[in-house]
Amino acid sequence: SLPADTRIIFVLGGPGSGKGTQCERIVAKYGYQHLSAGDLLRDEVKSGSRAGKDLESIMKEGRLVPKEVTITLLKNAMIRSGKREFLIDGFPRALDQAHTFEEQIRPCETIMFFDCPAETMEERLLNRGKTSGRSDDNAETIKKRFVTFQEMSLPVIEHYEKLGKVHRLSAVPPPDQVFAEVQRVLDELQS
Ligand code: UP5
Ligand code: MG
Repeated sequence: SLPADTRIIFVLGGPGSGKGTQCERIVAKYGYQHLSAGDLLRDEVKSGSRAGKDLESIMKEGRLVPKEVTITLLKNAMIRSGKREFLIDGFPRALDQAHTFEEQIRPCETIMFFDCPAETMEERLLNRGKTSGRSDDNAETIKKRFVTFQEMSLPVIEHYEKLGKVHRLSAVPPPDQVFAEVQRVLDELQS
């Protein structure tokens, strides 16, 4: 199981808002362990397992995989890492996922929410889709991902806003500028 002083930050934001990009920078400067739920799911698909086939078709439709799957993948990766400070990227994506994760693992300390208009996210994803090889980076799936985000994931942000845990950052400026804001949040947390 996990050390008692484990610290968790949820990194949230719409599809293509820049969660992965910012997490990479945070790891380089602060040394958190970065775990992207989507990356863990895509690894599972690549493994060629039977379960992977089902996951792939759910992701292709822009829907959410069962929370038991993501929570198990995240928990195993957390334990395997041996680390104590985590960036959980792209999870939780629905309220019940947040509740179950926090019951089974532990409450998150902070949420970083990358706020970005849909037009900007769409442009980024279509552009990335030219080279990413991701089966969900196409116009049709992107629309579905946005609907899922609006309906299922925004309530997660609202929930944590009521608890005063959300740092809302604009994801629109260039990555360096976004990261400057990210650093302000993290430096404040550490002090
Ligand atoms: N880019 C980044 N920042 C930029 C900036 N400031 N200015 C200009 N360009 C910027 O960035 C996306 C693109 O934008 C890149 O080309 C980047 O260079 C550029 P990235 O950092 O990759 O954004 P990110 O928010 O990480 O986008 P991602 O596509 O990973 O977000 P999603 O949330 O859609 O994808 P994820 O991998 O988390 O999930 C995929 C699917 O898995 C989901 O749709 C769902 O089906 C499933 N899933 C679950 O079911 N449950 C989970 O818990 C997690 C995933
Ligand atoms: Mg990502």
